[in-house]
Amino acid sequence: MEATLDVRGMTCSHCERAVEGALQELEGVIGVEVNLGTNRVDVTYDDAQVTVNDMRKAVEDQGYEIVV
Ligand code: 9UX
Repeated sequence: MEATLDVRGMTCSHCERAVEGALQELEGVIGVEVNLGTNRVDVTYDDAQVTVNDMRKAVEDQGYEIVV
């Protein structure tokens, strides 16, 4: 599965790494691609193991917001 998240509040490359790291730690997340310019985070994942809601929680725990 593939999801595109619209993440707000990422303005530097440290944010990018924080979000990327939080998502990659989730069981079932296969790949994460963060694009700072567009606020888009493309996630490849196994929907048997992880949900978009899990991703939202992980990102929000880092202090960023996801707009659906
Ligand atoms: Mo960069 Mo992100 O100084 O919250 S880590 S803006």
